[in-house]
Amino acid sequence: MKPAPFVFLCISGLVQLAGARGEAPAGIQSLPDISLETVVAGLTSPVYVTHSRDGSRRLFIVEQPGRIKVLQPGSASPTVFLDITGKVLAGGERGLLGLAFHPQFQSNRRIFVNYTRRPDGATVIAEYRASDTDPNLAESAEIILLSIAQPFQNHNGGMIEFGRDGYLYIGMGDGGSANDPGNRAQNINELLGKILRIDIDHPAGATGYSSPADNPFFGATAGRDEIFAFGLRNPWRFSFDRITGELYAGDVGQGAREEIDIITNGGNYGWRVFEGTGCTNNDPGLCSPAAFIGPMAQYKHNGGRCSITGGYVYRGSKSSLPFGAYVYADFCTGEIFLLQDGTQSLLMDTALGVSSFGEDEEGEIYVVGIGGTVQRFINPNATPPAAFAIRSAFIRKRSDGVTLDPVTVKPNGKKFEIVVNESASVPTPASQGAIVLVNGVAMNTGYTENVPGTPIFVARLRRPTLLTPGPLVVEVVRADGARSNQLTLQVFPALD
Ligand SMILES: [Ca+2]
Repeated sequence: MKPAPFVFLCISGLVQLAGARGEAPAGIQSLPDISLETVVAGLTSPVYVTHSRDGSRRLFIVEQPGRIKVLQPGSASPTVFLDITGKVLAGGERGLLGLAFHPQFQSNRRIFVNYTRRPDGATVIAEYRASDTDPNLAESAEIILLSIAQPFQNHNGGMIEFGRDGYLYIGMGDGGSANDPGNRAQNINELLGKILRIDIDHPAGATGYSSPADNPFFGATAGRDEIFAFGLRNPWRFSFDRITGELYAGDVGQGAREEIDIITNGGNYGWRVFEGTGCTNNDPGLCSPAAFIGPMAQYKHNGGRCSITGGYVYRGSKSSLPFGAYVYADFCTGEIFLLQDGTQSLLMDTALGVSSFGEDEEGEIYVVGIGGTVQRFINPNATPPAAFAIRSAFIRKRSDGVTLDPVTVKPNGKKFEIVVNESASVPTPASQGAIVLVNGVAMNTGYTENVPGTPIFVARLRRPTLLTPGPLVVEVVRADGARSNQLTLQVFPALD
């Protein structure tokens, strides 16, 4: 979402993409079967598509002038769900930019939007509700949660989405112009140039939200309570990996580099000191890479590339894209890329201005073209991976390997690990890098092992896992997306 001059670089250790656009980079497997299928055309400047998490399988499309349209499954004719064009200042990087459905939308009908306000161009985060009587219409009543003044027209961020923690994450650009003239992204007393995180289920007094106590500058700590991470230039689109919960942000660069960041609590991603791994010379005395979190991937402004549109990690079951690949685009060239195991490759070169990606309820990924289209990735020749079987699981103490039997509540669950036995007599190669899920949450997968001749998976437990009594549903997902059956372990109250 930024017109400007541009390239493609890769940080050391990554395979360099081909210099010429449209060529499959050397050494990268080409994926000729993957194509785009049009779902809807004729939209007015669409900038986002998402779903409502309620099992209805509807798609919701955001049009920049201020409309949200709803598309029924199988239909190609969306209808208007919400129209706030009268409130929205649209054009360039402004407009209705973001939409998120409450995790419990099915029961509470709450939806959230991010738009640029008339007449002053401030960013507004506001709540609406779907109608009680017509699920395909939103009520007109608005509750404004947050408004943030914007000093310039560009770099408004725009993304909002709920994390697995139930909090609302908000992407804020640095306020605009060029080179962050107000040095706002590094200023922890400003909300610009940040990823914010707020709790919209627990309002604080007249404020329609509170800030989670584990935000880095919460409470007496200097800095705005709403900040989750900082040093961003314009995190136009971000997403959460459905399995790992990791937050991937595409941070739009200035004149040299586009970057993909894994956003963590309290992280400083370097802008305006760094643009990707390049020192900007805005503040040359601060150009120490160790002081900032670098991008997990970046590319230079070669061949007309100029503005990253952050995308999604594919976790669907149809193999329309490689399982676990992160898909993203350059807005200026229309190229769509994959990032897999640290390597970037060109998936396809399109004529689209890719304003966004989006997901449906099943995790299939869509491409939004600013010219008026929503398309989905398809791969008719793909063979979805077959399910496989796990037969038992147990929890043991990491220090001495003693099995926890029965499994009881443990305040420090990190001292324990889970062992899952595969039914096959030997592990398959696809089991390498498998992820153990407990109640749908990926455990510490860096510790997942697969010992030849001993078909087991071992994963460190994350801390909340053993905090309360109740069932633990255990499942393994292989690197190719194959899912196992589910086993259930029971956590019993602590014995004393
Ligand atoms: Ca504070």
